[in-house]
Amino acid sequence: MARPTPALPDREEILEIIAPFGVDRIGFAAATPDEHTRAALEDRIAHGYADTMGFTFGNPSRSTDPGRTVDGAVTVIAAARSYAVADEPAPVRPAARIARYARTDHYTPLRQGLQAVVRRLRSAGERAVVMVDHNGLVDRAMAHRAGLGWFGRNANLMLPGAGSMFVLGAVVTTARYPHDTPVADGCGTCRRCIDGCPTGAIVEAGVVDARRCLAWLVQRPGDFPEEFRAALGDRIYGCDDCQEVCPPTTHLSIRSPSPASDGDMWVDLIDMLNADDATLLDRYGRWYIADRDPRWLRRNALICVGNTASPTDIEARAVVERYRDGDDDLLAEHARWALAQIASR
Ligand code: B12
Ligand code: SF4
Ligand code: SF4
Repeated sequence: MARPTPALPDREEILEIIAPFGVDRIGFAAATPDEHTRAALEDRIAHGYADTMGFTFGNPSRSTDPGRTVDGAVTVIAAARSYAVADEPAPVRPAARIARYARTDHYTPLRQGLQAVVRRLRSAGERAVVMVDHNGLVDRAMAHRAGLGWFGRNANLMLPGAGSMFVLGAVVTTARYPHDTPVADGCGTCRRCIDGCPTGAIVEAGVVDARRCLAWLVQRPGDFPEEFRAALGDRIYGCDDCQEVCPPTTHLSIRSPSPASDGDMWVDLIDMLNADDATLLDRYGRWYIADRDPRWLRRNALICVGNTASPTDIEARAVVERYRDGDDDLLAEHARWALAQIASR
């Protein structure tokens, strides 16, 4: 005798499925095309704010239409996983900081949790696909629609009572659920993130010019623009400044960090500059590294040494001098800049 198809899981059952993966917030949105976000993507491209980024900008009509991922999609189930962790004390040797979202892998557990939801939906006869940090869907826009939070002026999705330190993902499905309503703006008259961005990258509320944003410049292949090298400070990957000045995020999130999301905050810069390609890809390969080329990590590391090493640090100067005299012209130029910075202190 054929077994009856299980009924659709309700919100509580989905939360039970996904909670072991560190996710305690979900919301439901209509899987209809998001014309507003498509227009926003096209507008960013037209203004040059998207720089050379592909990602969701590569095909705006696709990344704003969940129906392009799942035929007959009706619902997007959006989910958020906290990555809020407190800072660790800085080491003595020259070191660079990793932004909180990248200290450990938060995307895999989120993906696994959503995959468990997908299996359950499929058992109920529905089509369903996981989308996490995927070029085919603008995660924040879907999470906003699904009532998970409001758009902060720093462009991040702000979860009521918890701030913005969450990674986002979704399941696109043919299953039908009542849709949640978007959360009202909670920024009020605050504009600390706009004033606190070290490079002035938040050009208007909710709009980031990637050409100035350190989080993009560390990922972007090629020359690191000289005007932003000093502002990079000791960041090797990612930038948290516009979240660290944000009252809802710092008061609610970083001060009561999630114990599950602990990871390594510091990179030893001398080790990084001495490591071979295989070691660097083994350690940091889950980051976005253009063309999987560790050269961009070394470029960032040279700038960080320039910004942090003491002029009396012979070991740091020696490793930078090796790059200055090496056969990679781009790295040699960044090394010259770093040595000049060190000497100027
Ligand atoms: C490209 C990208 C980047 C780019 C560009 C960022 C950007 N602001 O667009 C760069 C490399 C700079 C970047 C940086 C970061 N990113 Co990023 N990034 C993405 C990616 C791949 C696509 C984003 C996208 O499509 N943007 C398009 C534009 C149009 O979207 P938007 O800026 O949100 O625009 C909306 C608002 O402007 C809003 N809006 C409209 N009118 C108004 C009016 C007002 C007043 C306001 C406030 C808003 C508003 O509507 C627009 C359309 O929806 C997503 C993953 C994904 N697949 O979605 C991750 C993603 C957005 N990034 C994420 C993270 C964690 C970061 C960083 C915090 C990482 C770090 N520490 O370095 C920084 C934050 C920088 C910042 N302030 O935004 C998370 C965000 C989580 C969250 N809670 O919001 C995502 C969702 C990844 C994930 N799956 O978790 N990122
Ligand atoms: S991530 Fe850093 S550089 Fe980019 S907008 Fe935020 S504060 Fe500015
Ligand atoms: S710093 Fe202020 S304006 Fe910016 S996102 Fe946070 S609450 Fe909103």
